[in-house]
Amino acid sequence: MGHPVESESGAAASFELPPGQRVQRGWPVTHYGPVPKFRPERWEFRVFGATADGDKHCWTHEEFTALPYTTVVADLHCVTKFSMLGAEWGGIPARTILELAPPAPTVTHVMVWAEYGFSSNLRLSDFASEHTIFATHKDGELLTAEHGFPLRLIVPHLYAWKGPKWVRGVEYMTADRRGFWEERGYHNIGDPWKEQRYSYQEEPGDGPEL
Ligand SMILES: Nc1nc2c(c(=O)[nH]1)N[C@H]1C(S)=C(S)[C@@H](COP(=O)(O)O)O[C@H]1N2
Ligand SMILES: [Mo]
Repeated sequence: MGHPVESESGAAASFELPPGQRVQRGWPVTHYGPVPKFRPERWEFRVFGATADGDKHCWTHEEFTALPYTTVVADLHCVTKFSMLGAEWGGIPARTILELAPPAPTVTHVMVWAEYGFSSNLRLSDFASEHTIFATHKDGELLTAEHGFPLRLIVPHLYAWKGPKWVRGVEYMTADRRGFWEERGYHNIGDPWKEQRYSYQEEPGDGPEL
């Protein structure tokens, strides 16, 4: 009931809207702050923090976009109540990153970092979902600048703020820590099916003290 449906195409889309959501025509742009300019020569994707080997792992834009490409069909749910259903996201699965730069066994959470210090925290299990994808494309076309070019994270089963646009790296953490919106009133977990919108709805164990 209302949970992601699996199909052979790697679909994480549902045929129902989470509670309180509505479908909006088109694809609105929602974010805090300016749209960063992409400078390929300065761009790198970094995995750091509690890696298994203790090292930092870096990819240039060329290296990162050469990683195996897959697609996931998924819905996008903004906490401000608009949803976009059934988009096909193309890019590099989060699992690929976990394989190439494995976390230490003590890692429980990740912080996903984007341009200008934007961040969002995820449980390792949410990041490791087979549907979590670093997207370079939507419906076969490169992302536009305002939608996150060159790279954004899509976590289909959580509210969209859990997927930073203009993502630049991942920090492996051995304890939970709040990201940008999670420090500013949004729920630490953000499951749209449970309508976990705001931090005041959190129950003990849902997140670190505010
Ligand atoms: N870097 C960054 N990524 C972000 C945000 C942001 O403020 N900064 N906002 C999030 C929110 S709240 C939503 S709803 C989606 C919106 O994605 P869209 O503009 O492509 O629709 O981006 C998410 N990613
Ligand atoms: Mo949002």
